[in-house]
Amino acid sequence: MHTKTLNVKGMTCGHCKMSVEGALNGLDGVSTAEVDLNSGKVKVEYDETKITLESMKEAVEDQGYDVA
Ligand code: 9UX
Repeated sequence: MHTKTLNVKGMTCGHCKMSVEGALNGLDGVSTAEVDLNSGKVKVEYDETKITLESMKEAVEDQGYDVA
């Protein structure tokens, strides 16, 4: 299991947090995703044999946020 932190722009309210966490947690290979609204950081714990960082970035972007 790997842990990485994504820097996401534009998350400001609790619904943003839910959308991003929901999108990531729904992906096969992601075990946990946690958004910190104050810092804009998203901590993801994932199985690198099942999912790439790029796929996770895309899932966040599909929700309408920019990933640095
Ligand atoms: Mo809240 Mo987030 O009204 O894009 S859902 S700011």
